Amino acid sequence: MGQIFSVSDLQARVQAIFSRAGMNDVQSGALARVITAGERDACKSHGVFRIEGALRTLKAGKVDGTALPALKPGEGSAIVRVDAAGGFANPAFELGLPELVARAHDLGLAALVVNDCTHFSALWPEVEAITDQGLAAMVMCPSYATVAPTGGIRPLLGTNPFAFGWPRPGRDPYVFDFATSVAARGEIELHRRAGKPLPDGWALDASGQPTTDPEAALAGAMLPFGGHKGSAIGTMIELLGAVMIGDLTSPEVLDFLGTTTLAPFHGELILALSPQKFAAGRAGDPFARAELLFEAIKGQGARLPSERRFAARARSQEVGIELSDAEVAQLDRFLAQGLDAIA
Ligand code: NDP
Ligand code: PYC
Repeated sequence: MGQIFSVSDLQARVQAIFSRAGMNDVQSGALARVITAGERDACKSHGVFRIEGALRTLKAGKVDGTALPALKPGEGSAIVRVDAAGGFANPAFELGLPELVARAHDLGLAALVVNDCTHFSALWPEVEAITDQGLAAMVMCPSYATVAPTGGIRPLLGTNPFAFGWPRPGRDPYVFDFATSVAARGEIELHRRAGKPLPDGWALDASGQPTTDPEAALAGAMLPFGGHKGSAIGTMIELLGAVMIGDLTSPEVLDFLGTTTLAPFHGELILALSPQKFAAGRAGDPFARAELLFEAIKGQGARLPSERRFAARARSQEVGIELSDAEVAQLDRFLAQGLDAIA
């Protein structure tokens, strides 16, 4: 059966849950926006499913629900830095975005570094906030050690998401966003809850043997996507999105938290690039040339990444977002009981 919510009603309900748990408006608002966007775009692994983990992290005292992120001084540099002050990454991103965009338009490229944040969300909302401003974007962050490097059997790298976006004037942007593990950890948890086996090639058990059992996978190690290639990209994200920005790597995050049941605490790197500035003085309009590439991809019958998501978004905006009875009951419980609802 389930229940249908408008996007704005669901967002208000999610924000009320976080407010009831003691979070300020800056934190609860940003979290409600990103979680509702996940449900709206049919990205279940980063939708309402994530509320429980955020509340658990709050209850464990590992994130500050009243934090006020602060923009660090550094006038004129290509690096914009926001101290998340121990709060969630999303409000810190929202704070740094206007300065990032202004500097990327001015300098051709700029980076937003978010330090000391708890991060659990999909990256595409941040990518789209940048492509909406006519800029290309790359976003990455570590996670906690849950992925074995290719050739190894023990968790070391994170599921380390990487996202890219290219603006398409007058159309939805080109965006991809994925874990550098075969699948996001959230997908393994969703398989566990549904009692479904994992596809082959996703994970190893604690003794290093391939497994399709979600429980054994959660206790063992996930695998990088694309073998040694995903393993190297995951490592790059540890270097750029953790070491280079002076924040925790995935193994350090796991040491700090001691568990993967709480949302990870680390930093995030966001790059914004101006196609016009990079193409200046060269033949051809970069946006028009990009369209030729997209048309050629689609001309072969392939779809562009995010097309499924944009179609889901259009559907949700028209007919609303359907949540299952179990999901609605959980939201009601969180709203009624606040942090007491968390074991
Ligand atoms: P998926 O493998 O589900 O999808 C990744 C991307 O590939 C999407 O952009 C998707 O577009 C696109 N895609 C899928 N199938 C096709 C296809 N046939 N043709 C073209 N494009 C396609 O992603 P993951 O499970 O790896 O990651 C899911 C989410 O988890 C991401 O948003 C990621 O940011 C998040 N995550 C967050 C982490 C964190 O620490 N914060 C850690 C790990 C993951 P579409 O959406 O339209 O299907
Ligand atoms: O799904 O892998 C994941 C994940 C880790 C942290 C947030 N999402």
